[in-house]
Amino acid sequence: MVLRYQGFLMTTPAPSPAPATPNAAIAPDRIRTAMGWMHTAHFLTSAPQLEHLPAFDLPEIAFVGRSNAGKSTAINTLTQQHRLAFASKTPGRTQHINLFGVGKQKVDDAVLADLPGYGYAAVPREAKLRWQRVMGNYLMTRENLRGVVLMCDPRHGLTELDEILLDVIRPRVEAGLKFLVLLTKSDKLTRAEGAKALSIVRLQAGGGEVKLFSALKKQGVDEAAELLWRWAHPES
Ligand SMILES: Nc1nc2c(ncn2[C@@H]2O[C@H](COP(=O)(O)OP(=O)(O)OP(=O)(O)O)[C@@H](O)[C@H]2O)c(=O)[nH]1
Ligand SMILES: [Mg+2]
Repeated sequence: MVLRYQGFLMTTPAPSPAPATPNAAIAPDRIRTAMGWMHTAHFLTSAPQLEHLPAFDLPEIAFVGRSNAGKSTAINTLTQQHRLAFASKTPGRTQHINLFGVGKQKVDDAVLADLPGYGYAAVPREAKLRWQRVMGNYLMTRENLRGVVLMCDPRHGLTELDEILLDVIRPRVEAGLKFLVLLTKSDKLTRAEGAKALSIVRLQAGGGEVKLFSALKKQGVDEAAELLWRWAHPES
């Protein structure tokens, strides 16, 4: 069951940023391996809809979430590249499904997918419906989909469209699809706000992984990279 917590941080005063904390739990060599792997990311292809995406026989990890949540920025941060995915202040910037190959020694062993954001009010109705079709089709039928990273700005909370997305992927998560919620732009939260957002969304995610993430302060980057590496290499 998905509970609402929309706006739970809306009334808090202007925050002082939560500092990035080093992650003591993950061995440094695992982080090095994951970050080195991520850094190999390179553009593969871009398509306006699922039918135009090539089928790959590699585990694919999709970044989804509201427009402006920080999906493209997170991909750039995780891959330590400035302009791999196109990030912008203007919501609705990513309009295609963009695929990036990842793998050492020039052999791809996984794919990252940057998906168009949803929920931007100024988008015409027809474009919103198109998004729903593209996302729904992708999330339900993409055969090589191994994991989904839901990017959520905790200042806005999970929106109705996030909840629809959670409903859409729930059967696949129950069947083994990996799932991570990244609470983005955590540099805009105080430590207390960050802790509160984490505990609420952990409840909502039903025990699934939830992490604070800041591209600006590099918070949560090592942990997220290491988790995605494990998703793509379950045998290791
Ligand atoms: N302060 C702060 N700003 C961020 C962070 N991540 C992203 N942003 C900003 O948020 C805005 C949107 O980032 P994008 O990465 O383009 O967001 P998106 O989810 O890809 O957006 P769409 O492509 O429209 O779906 C940009 O102005 C980014 O600089 C972060 O960790 N901290
Ligand atoms: Mg984007």
